[in-house]
Amino acid sequence: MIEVHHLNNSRSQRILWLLEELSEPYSIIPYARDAKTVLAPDSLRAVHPLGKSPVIQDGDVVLPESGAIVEYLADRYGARRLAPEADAVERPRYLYWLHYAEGSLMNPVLLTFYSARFGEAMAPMRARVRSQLALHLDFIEAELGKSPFFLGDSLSAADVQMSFPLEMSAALGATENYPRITNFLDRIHDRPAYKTALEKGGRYDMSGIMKPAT
Ligand SMILES: N[C@@H](CCC(=O)N[C@@H](CS)C(=O)NCC(=O)O)C(=O)O
Repeated sequence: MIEVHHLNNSRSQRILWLLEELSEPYSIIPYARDAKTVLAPDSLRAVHPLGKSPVIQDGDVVLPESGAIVEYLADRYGARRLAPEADAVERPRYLYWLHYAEGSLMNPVLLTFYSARFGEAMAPMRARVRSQLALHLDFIEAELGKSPFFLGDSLSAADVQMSFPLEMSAALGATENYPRITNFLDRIHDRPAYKTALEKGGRYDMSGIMKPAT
Protein backbone atom coordinates (compact mmCIF):
# COMPACT_ATOMS: atom_id res chain seq x y z
CA MET A 1 0.00 0.00 0.00
CA ILE A 2 1.15 3.55 -0.72
CA GLU A 3 2.51 5.33 2.36
CA VAL A 4 2.31 9.12 2.61
CA HIS A 5 4.77 10.87 4.92
CA HIS A 6 2.42 13.64 5.92
CA LEU A 7 3.35 16.83 7.74
CA ASN A 8 0.45 18.71 9.31
CA ASN A 9 -0.59 21.98 7.62
CA SER A 10 1.45 21.27 4.53
CA ARG A 11 1.63 20.42 0.86
CA SER A 12 1.12 16.75 1.64
CA GLN A 13 -2.59 17.42 2.28
CA ARG A 14 -3.11 17.63 -1.48
CA ILE A 15 -1.51 14.21 -1.95
CA LEU A 16 -4.09 12.73 0.44
CA TRP A 17 -6.79 14.51 -1.56
CA LEU A 18 -5.47 13.13 -4.85
CA LEU A 19 -5.39 9.59 -3.45
CA GLU A 20 -9.00 10.01 -2.30
CA GLU A 21 -10.02 11.24 -5.78
CA LEU A 22 -8.28 8.17 -7.21
CA SER A 23 -9.93 5.87 -4.62
CA GLU A 24 -6.48 4.42 -4.07
CA PRO A 25 -5.80 2.88 -0.63
CA TYR A 26 -2.99 4.52 1.33
CA SER A 27 -1.68 4.87 4.82
CA ILE A 28 -0.51 8.04 6.52
CA ILE A 29 2.69 8.39 8.49
CA PRO A 30 2.12 11.61 10.43
CA TYR A 31 4.70 14.25 11.37
CA ALA A 32 4.07 17.41 13.38
CA ARG A 33 5.64 20.79 12.70
CA ASP A 34 7.68 22.31 15.49
CA ALA A 35 5.36 24.79 17.22
CA LYS A 36 7.99 27.55 17.28
CA THR A 37 9.95 27.14 14.04
CA VAL A 38 7.11 25.44 12.05
CA LEU A 39 9.82 23.23 10.54
CA ALA A 40 9.41 19.46 10.10
CA PRO A 41 10.85 17.13 12.75
CA ASP A 42 14.31 15.63 12.10
CA SER A 43 12.72 12.17 11.79
CA LEU A 44 11.56 13.12 8.27
CA ARG A 45 15.22 13.21 7.19
CA ALA A 46 15.38 9.46 7.65
CA VAL A 47 12.88 9.17 4.78
CA HIS A 48 14.65 11.65 2.47
CA PRO A 49 17.74 13.80 3.20
CA LEU A 50 15.88 17.11 2.71
CA GLY A 51 13.35 16.21 5.40
CA LYS A 52 10.46 17.88 3.55
CA SER A 53 6.92 16.73 3.08
CA PRO A 54 5.35 15.19 1.09
CA VAL A 55 7.27 11.99 0.43
CA ILE A 56 5.50 8.83 -0.69
CA GLN A 57 6.69 5.26 -0.57
CA ASP A 58 5.14 2.89 -3.11
CA GLY A 59 6.89 -0.47 -2.94
CA ASP A 60 10.54 0.27 -3.69
CA VAL A 61 9.78 3.78 -4.93
CA VAL A 62 10.52 6.58 -2.46
CA LEU A 63 9.39 9.83 -4.08
CA PRO A 64 9.60 13.37 -2.68
CA GLU A 65 8.47 16.59 -4.44
CA SER A 66 4.74 17.06 -4.73
CA GLY A 67 4.69 17.78 -8.48
CA ALA A 68 6.54 14.53 -9.18
CA ILE A 69 4.26 12.67 -6.77
CA VAL A 70 1.07 14.06 -8.35
CA GLU A 71 2.30 13.21 -11.86
CA TYR A 72 3.38 9.71 -10.78
CA LEU A 73 0.14 8.88 -8.96
CA ALA A 74 -2.14 10.26 -11.68
CA ASP A 75 -0.24 8.39 -14.42
CA ARG A 76 0.10 5.15 -12.52
CA TYR A 77 -3.23 4.93 -10.70
CA GLY A 78 -5.47 7.42 -12.51
CA ALA A 79 -6.56 5.28 -15.45
CA ARG A 80 -6.45 8.58 -17.40
CA ARG A 81 -9.26 10.08 -15.33
CA LEU A 82 -7.20 12.91 -13.87
CA ALA A 83 -4.36 13.25 -16.40
CA PRO A 84 -4.47 13.50 -20.19
CA GLU A 85 -2.59 10.90 -22.27
CA ALA A 86 1.00 11.79 -23.24
CA ASP A 87 -0.11 12.61 -26.81
CA ALA A 88 -3.40 14.36 -25.92
CA VAL A 89 -3.79 17.99 -26.97
CA GLU A 90 -4.38 18.98 -23.34
CA ARG A 91 -1.12 17.38 -22.14
CA PRO A 92 1.16 20.44 -22.58
CA ARG A 93 -1.29 22.67 -20.69
CA TYR A 94 -1.59 19.98 -18.01
CA LEU A 95 2.20 19.84 -17.61
CA TYR A 96 2.32 23.61 -17.50
CA TRP A 97 0.03 23.89 -14.47
CA LEU A 98 1.64 20.90 -12.80
CA HIS A 99 5.06 22.55 -12.92
CA TYR A 100 3.92 26.17 -12.61
CA ALA A 101 2.45 25.60 -9.13
CA GLU A 102 5.80 24.92 -7.43
CA GLY A 103 8.16 26.29 -10.09
CA SER A 104 6.68 29.80 -10.39
CA LEU A 105 3.67 30.48 -8.19
CA MET A 106 5.09 29.25 -4.89
CA ASN A 107 7.97 31.69 -5.19
CA PRO A 108 5.98 34.92 -4.52
CA VAL A 109 3.60 32.99 -2.21
CA LEU A 110 6.50 31.90 0.00
CA LEU A 111 8.10 35.35 -0.05
CA THR A 112 4.76 36.82 1.06
CA PHE A 113 4.63 34.19 3.79
CA TYR A 114 8.15 35.08 4.95
CA SER A 115 7.22 38.79 4.87
CA ALA A 116 4.36 38.00 7.26
CA ARG A 117 6.54 35.84 9.50
CA PHE A 118 9.74 37.86 9.56
CA GLY A 119 8.17 41.35 9.37
CA GLU A 120 10.86 44.01 9.59
CA ALA A 121 13.67 41.94 8.11
CA MET A 122 11.61 41.51 4.94
CA ALA A 123 10.24 45.06 4.78
CA PRO A 124 12.45 46.32 1.90
CA MET A 125 11.19 43.51 -0.32
CA ARG A 126 7.52 43.76 0.54
CA ALA A 127 6.26 45.98 -2.32
CA ARG A 128 8.06 43.92 -4.96
CA VAL A 129 6.83 40.65 -3.47
CA ARG A 130 3.23 41.89 -3.31
CA SER A 131 3.27 43.07 -6.92
CA GLN A 132 4.75 39.76 -8.07
CA LEU A 133 2.08 37.77 -6.26
CA ALA A 134 -0.61 40.05 -7.75
CA LEU A 135 0.87 39.46 -11.21
CA HIS A 136 0.40 35.71 -10.77
CA LEU A 137 -3.03 35.93 -9.17
CA ASP A 138 -4.28 38.28 -11.95
CA PHE A 139 -3.08 35.71 -14.48
CA ILE A 140 -4.75 32.79 -12.71
CA GLU A 141 -7.99 34.76 -12.27
CA ALA A 142 -8.09 35.36 -16.02
CA GLU A 143 -7.32 31.69 -16.78
CA LEU A 144 -10.17 30.55 -14.52
CA GLY A 145 -12.44 32.76 -16.63
CA LYS A 146 -11.88 30.37 -19.54
CA SER A 147 -12.95 27.21 -17.73
CA PRO A 148 -13.95 26.28 -14.17
CA PHE A 149 -10.91 24.01 -13.70
CA PHE A 150 -7.37 24.55 -14.95
CA LEU A 151 -7.74 22.04 -17.74
CA GLY A 152 -11.38 22.46 -18.66
CA ASP A 153 -14.76 21.47 -17.27
CA SER A 154 -13.65 18.75 -14.88
CA LEU A 155 -11.07 18.21 -12.19
CA SER A 156 -7.58 17.07 -13.16
CA ALA A 157 -4.44 16.41 -11.15
CA ALA A 158 -3.29 19.90 -12.21
CA ASP A 159 -6.08 21.36 -10.02
CA VAL A 160 -4.85 19.27 -7.11
CA GLN A 161 -1.33 20.59 -7.59
CA MET A 162 -2.55 24.20 -7.93
CA SER A 163 -4.67 23.97 -4.78
CA PHE A 164 -1.90 24.44 -2.21
CA PRO A 165 -0.41 27.73 -3.45
CA LEU A 166 -3.92 29.13 -3.87
CA GLU A 167 -4.93 28.01 -0.38
CA MET A 168 -1.80 29.58 1.00
CA SER A 169 -2.49 32.79 -0.94
CA ALA A 170 -6.00 32.83 0.55
CA ALA A 171 -4.61 32.31 4.05
CA LEU A 172 -2.28 35.25 3.44
CA GLY A 173 -5.32 37.41 2.63
CA ALA A 174 -4.16 37.85 -0.97
CA THR A 175 -7.18 36.41 -2.81
CA GLU A 176 -9.99 38.61 -1.52
CA ASN A 177 -10.33 40.51 -4.81
CA TYR A 178 -10.21 37.36 -6.92
CA PRO A 179 -13.73 35.89 -7.13
CA ARG A 180 -12.85 33.07 -9.54
CA ILE A 181 -9.93 31.88 -7.41
CA THR A 182 -12.16 32.06 -4.33
CA ASN A 183 -14.89 30.15 -6.15
CA PHE A 184 -12.34 27.53 -7.32
CA LEU A 185 -11.25 27.01 -3.71
CA ASP A 186 -14.87 26.80 -2.51
CA ARG A 187 -15.68 24.19 -5.16
CA ILE A 188 -12.70 21.96 -4.41
CA HIS A 189 -13.34 22.24 -0.66
CA ASP A 190 -16.85 20.96 -1.30
CA ARG A 191 -15.72 17.74 -2.96
CA PRO A 192 -16.34 14.58 -0.91
CA ALA A 193 -12.78 13.34 -1.61
CA TYR A 194 -11.33 16.62 -0.33
CA LYS A 195 -13.38 16.38 2.85
CA THR A 196 -12.37 12.75 3.45
CA ALA A 197 -8.71 13.66 2.96
CA LEU A 198 -9.10 16.41 5.55
CA GLU A 199 -10.64 14.02 8.05
CA LYS A 200 -7.79 11.57 7.57
CA GLY A 201 -4.99 14.14 7.40
CA GLY A 202 -5.99 16.02 10.51
CA ARG A 203 -5.95 19.72 11.18
CA TYR A 204 -5.19 21.78 8.06
CA ASP A 205 -5.21 25.44 8.92
CA MET A 206 -2.72 27.62 7.14
CA SER A 207 -3.35 30.53 9.50
CA GLY A 208 -1.57 28.44 12.14
CA ILE A 209 1.78 28.87 10.38
CA MET A 210 1.26 32.50 9.36
CA LYS A 211 1.90 33.92 12.81
CA PRO A 212 4.95 36.21 13.07
CA ALA A 213 8.04 34.31 14.29
CA THR A 214 9.03 35.11 17.85
N1 LIG B 1 8.72 21.79 -3.64
C1 LIG B 1 8.56 20.85 -2.57
C2 LIG B 1 8.53 21.62 -1.27
C3 LIG B 1 8.50 20.71 -0.05
C4 LIG B 1 8.36 21.55 1.22
O1 LIG B 1 9.05 22.59 1.42
N2 LIG B 1 7.48 21.10 2.12
C5 LIG B 1 7.20 21.83 3.33
C6 LIG B 1 5.76 21.60 3.75
S1 LIG B 1 4.62 22.59 2.90
C7 LIG B 1 8.04 21.29 4.48
O2 LIG B 1 8.32 20.11 4.53
N3 LIG B 1 8.35 22.17 5.43
C8 LIG B 1 8.98 21.82 6.66
C9 LIG B 1 10.44 22.15 6.69
O3 LIG B 1 10.94 22.85 5.79
O4 LIG B 1 11.10 21.71 7.64
C10 LIG B 1 7.27 20.05 -2.82
O5 LIG B 1 6.42 20.54 -3.56
O6 LIG B 1 7.15 18.94 -2.32
